[in-house]
Amino acid sequence: MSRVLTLAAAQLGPIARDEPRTSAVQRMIGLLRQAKAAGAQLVVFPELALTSFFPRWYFTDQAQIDSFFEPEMPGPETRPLFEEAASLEVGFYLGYAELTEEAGVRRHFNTSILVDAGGRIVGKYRKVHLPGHSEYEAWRPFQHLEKRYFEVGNLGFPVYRAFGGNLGMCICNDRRWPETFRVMGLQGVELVMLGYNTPTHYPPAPEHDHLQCFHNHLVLQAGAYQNGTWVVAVAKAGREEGCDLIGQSCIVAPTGEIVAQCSTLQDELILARCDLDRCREIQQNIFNFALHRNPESYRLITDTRGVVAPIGSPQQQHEA
Ligand code: CDT
Repeated sequence: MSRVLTLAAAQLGPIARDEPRTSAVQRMIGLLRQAKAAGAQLVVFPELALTSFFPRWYFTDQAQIDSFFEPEMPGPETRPLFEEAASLEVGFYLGYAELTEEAGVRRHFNTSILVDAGGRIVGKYRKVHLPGHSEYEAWRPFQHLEKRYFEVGNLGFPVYRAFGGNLGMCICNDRRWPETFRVMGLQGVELVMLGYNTPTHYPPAPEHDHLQCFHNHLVLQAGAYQNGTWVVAVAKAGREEGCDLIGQSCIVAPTGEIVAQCSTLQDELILARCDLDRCREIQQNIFNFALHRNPESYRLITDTRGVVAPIGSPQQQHEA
């Protein structure tokens, strides 16, 4: 039986701070319809796709912070997206800010869900690598307060059996970390879906601004090849509230080749026919994990968070 999945990346242009969720949802419904007409079975939307990228602003009022979060999914404003997807029989990945309550405690996560072609949530992921800082930093032209507004995800990197394959999710900064892809690779992942909001300007190291798009594709292509998996990465792009966000949403084959790529910084759809069986070309050969990995040599990966430098090295003297 064919395991070709027709996949769409639905890039979004900027979302203004005063743009209501209903408007963002209508834009996504338009992309869903376009995707269905082109034969897509699964559509991937960006990180925090319902609102402007709010971690760029410093807020202290919890009610104001919570106004960017979804206490239920679907809720009144997002239900039309679920209903349209179900009526079109198309699945989707959606990134949003999740407000939940666990054991009487309110919790905030940067979350993505996988919804099947019947409109049912069949997978959830909560962002593990939260970039940025937790307090106001006046020197920055804009803030990146993910560490303030979100908790570290507590679900690990699950891989779900869905759409005829093994599907995993991550979110934005996660893509820069090889551990993200490897943990899913070790579960036989065949498609990793992710959304991102990546500013062109990186205030701590502006000398790298011109490399933002290069680094984006570098990590996506490496993650795909090194784990023999399809990867789809979808931007919220363009000038959002004065902050430029990169585009270049793309679909990457298990060989590491980009097979489709957006060319605007607006709402834009791209598609690829992804043969999940092609993962075997890599997973059963050059990166046959069972045959070639040596986990006993990789213990530092889970034994330490930071660098354990050799005694006498500059880093070691710096730590001491
Ligand atoms: N959303 C997100 O994770 N963005 C980061 C920006 C760089 S770190 C401030 C990213 O890794 O793309």
